Amino acid sequence: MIKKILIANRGEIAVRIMRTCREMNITTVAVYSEIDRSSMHVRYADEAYCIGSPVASESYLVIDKIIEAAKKSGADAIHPGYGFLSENAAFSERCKKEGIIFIGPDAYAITTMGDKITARKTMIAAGVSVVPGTTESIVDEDKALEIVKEIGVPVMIKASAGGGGKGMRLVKRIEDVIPSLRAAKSEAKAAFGNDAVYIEKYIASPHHIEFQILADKHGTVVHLFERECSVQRRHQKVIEESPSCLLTPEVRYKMGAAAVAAAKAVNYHSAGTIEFIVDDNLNYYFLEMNTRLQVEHPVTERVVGVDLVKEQINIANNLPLSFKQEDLMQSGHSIQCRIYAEDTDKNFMPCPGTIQHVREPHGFGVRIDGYVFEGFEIPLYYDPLIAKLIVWGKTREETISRMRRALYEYKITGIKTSIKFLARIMDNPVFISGNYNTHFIENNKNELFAKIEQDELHMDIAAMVAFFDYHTTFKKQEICTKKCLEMNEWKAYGRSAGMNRL
Ligand code: MV4
Repeated sequence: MIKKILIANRGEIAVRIMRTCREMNITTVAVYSEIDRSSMHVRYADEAYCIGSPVASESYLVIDKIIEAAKKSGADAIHPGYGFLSENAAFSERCKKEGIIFIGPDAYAITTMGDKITARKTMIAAGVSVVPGTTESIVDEDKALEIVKEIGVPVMIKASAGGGGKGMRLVKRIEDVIPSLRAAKSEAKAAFGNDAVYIEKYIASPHHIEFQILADKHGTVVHLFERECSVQRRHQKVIEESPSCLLTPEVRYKMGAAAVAAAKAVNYHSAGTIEFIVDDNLNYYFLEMNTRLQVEHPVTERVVGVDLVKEQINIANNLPLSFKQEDLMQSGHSIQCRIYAEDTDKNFMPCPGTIQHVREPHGFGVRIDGYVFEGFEIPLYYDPLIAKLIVWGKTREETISRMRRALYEYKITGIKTSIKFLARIMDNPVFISGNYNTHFIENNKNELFAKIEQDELHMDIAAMVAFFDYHTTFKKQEICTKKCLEMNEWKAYGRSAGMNRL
């Protein structure tokens, strides 16, 4: 049985995993970069090992350092969390080679689902519906043109090594297919070292609905129903909820069966998520499988009443699932809001800084998965997620009211956060109706983003120019490039706010 787990992650997910370990009397080991020395996960763990520089590629992403810390601590298992090495097949394989239990799937499942063309072929063979398109990498441009004429524009060109919105291109006209294909291949080569791309029919006004899966090592696979994740900005989920307002019981049943078939097709074990695209006629198509625990897993935990990390650890201990599919049901409704250290009214600019004061919401049906505290300095090196606010209610209406109340109570000073933006979503009639898709934020941006005063915007841009000038003179090029990128984003924001002379 697993006695000691090293959590190869940081922030809220590291603390969240350590909580379940503590409940199971499992000793916890933290790893941290120098800038995370006083971070919550380091304080919470029973042991902690410094693994180097704040730059993730020199610390949290270095397999050798994680393995070294696991050996030094005598950890018999590693939980990767999400992000970092959580979907790195080489890491899963290395753990196996070192005799350390990887709390997650085998390298085969990670590799198969990580290559989107292989994933599509595997799903077709398993009878899971995929978006109409190609199942081979596009090499012959004439053939590509034929295929597009057959399925019709618009189409999506996607990188096989991409995912999560990375390496995707929407093509609306036939005459754009070849140039877009060439551009997509060179971008994929540059980004992933693999220029394989495939084509899919574009599903207009899509819903992003995903099914949670749990699979043990004895062939049992169950789904824990769906999460509606259509409130997104640039492929970054903002709000997730369960159940989805779109699904009927029949479609829910069929999608659940498809999700289980998808996991079985890759001999999956541990927790995983099957992502579907769903159109307004409730046609659903397999998009991707995420072979990790996801940021939004708490809405499922709350509605189904299962601790997914506990189940992952039991599965890693070779235990059979303690429930069958017919034992599982959705009870009530849950919504998660992601709280980011970002200025949502200034193009979601990351706003690190020091937390002056935190007052978290509490009360019936409220859960916070977070890690910040007064005096904590939010580092620039990592994703600016501060906390997840997860709320439950008997009905969706009650859950929205409770979320509204919890966001009202949630006070964080010293940095800008997305709390006010989330509160505006809770007051938005389209969101409240439940009748929204992945275009929701874009389609409602006038109501969701505060009108920033023109002169205030001017002052901010003037300040940026001054800051940029300073960096041009005194700092290294990469900082200037970064500021320049931000500057371009600001200019784009300025133009979108009607400042055309920028
Ligand atoms: C699509 C699609 C429509 N048609 N594929 C987004 C990330 C990854 N999970 C796949 N994604 C999509 N793939 C086809 N054939 C719509 C999405 C999509 C999306 C696309 C653009 C902007 C935001 C989006 C949010 C969710 C899903």
